[in-house]
Amino acid sequence: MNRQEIDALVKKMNVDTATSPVDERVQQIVVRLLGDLFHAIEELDIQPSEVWKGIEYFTDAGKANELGLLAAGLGLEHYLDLRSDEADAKAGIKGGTPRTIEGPLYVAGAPESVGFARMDDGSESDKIDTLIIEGTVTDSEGNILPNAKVEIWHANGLGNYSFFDKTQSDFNLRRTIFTDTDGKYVALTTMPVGYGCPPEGTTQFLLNKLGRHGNRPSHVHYFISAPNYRKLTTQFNIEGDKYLWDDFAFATRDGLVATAVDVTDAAEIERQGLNKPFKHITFNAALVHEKANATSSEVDRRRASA
Ligand code: MBD
Ligand code: FE
Repeated sequence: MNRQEIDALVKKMNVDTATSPVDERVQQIVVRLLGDLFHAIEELDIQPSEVWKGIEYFTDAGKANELGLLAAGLGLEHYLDLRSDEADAKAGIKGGTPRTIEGPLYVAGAPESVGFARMDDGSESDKIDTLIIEGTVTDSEGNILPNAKVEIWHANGLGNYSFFDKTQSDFNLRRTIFTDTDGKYVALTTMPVGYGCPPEGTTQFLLNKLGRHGNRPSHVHYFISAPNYRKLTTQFNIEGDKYLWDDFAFATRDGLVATAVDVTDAAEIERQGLNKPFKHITFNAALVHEKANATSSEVDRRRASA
């Protein structure tokens, strides 16, 4: 079939058949995507068995709750970031800390505190390095923002995230810290290890077909928000990890690379109330003012909560 015949067929089947009120936006998107799919089937001569393999793939990926992971791995989530950057530029929004993907592993409802939180439950203290993260939240002109909401989440020493990994305690390595009167937050935690897709999972299955790995560098996620400022979704990725610039989810960006500095000075270790050398990361963040003509900085997506 040629393109016009395909487009006419899609319209005949999914537009002309409407007998009750239509969601115009959904109709527009479905007609377009279905048409594009039919065109691809035609041009690539995709066989019926191949179409069913695709449908079965989505069935399996959905059952495994891996579709969010797939969106990250195929670069769809990073592409949306690039579009948001473009939309910001068009709306005259500039400055501030760069955004990068949320990923599929946020959980709402983490314990809240002001200024400081210990994030780990102590179960890995004798196995992995202690990490202290500190930073200041400002506006894009450098004015400090007290009481900004800093939501932080990261993986354990095996690259796994609590809630999704049922061997971890509730909210391990997940906290919400409100900045203090100086705009500062401090997190006492453990060094994250980079995530790898489940080797037998649906995402890795497809990545294998593409000859791709499914690994991320060591990183820490943030949502940072304050009234009248645009919500920032970001992460830092840690210098020295072999996947730093080879992230399967494409989240590493200039301005979001952090250096973990080894602290071995006995007086400093004692000052922190610790009993062994630790690593230290500074991650400051700048929020941009909300703007009337801008697209929303809140992304509406289904998230776990506990
Ligand atoms: C992660 O930890 C992550 O951040 C992303 C984007 C995908 C999978 C696991
Ligand atoms: Fe992550």
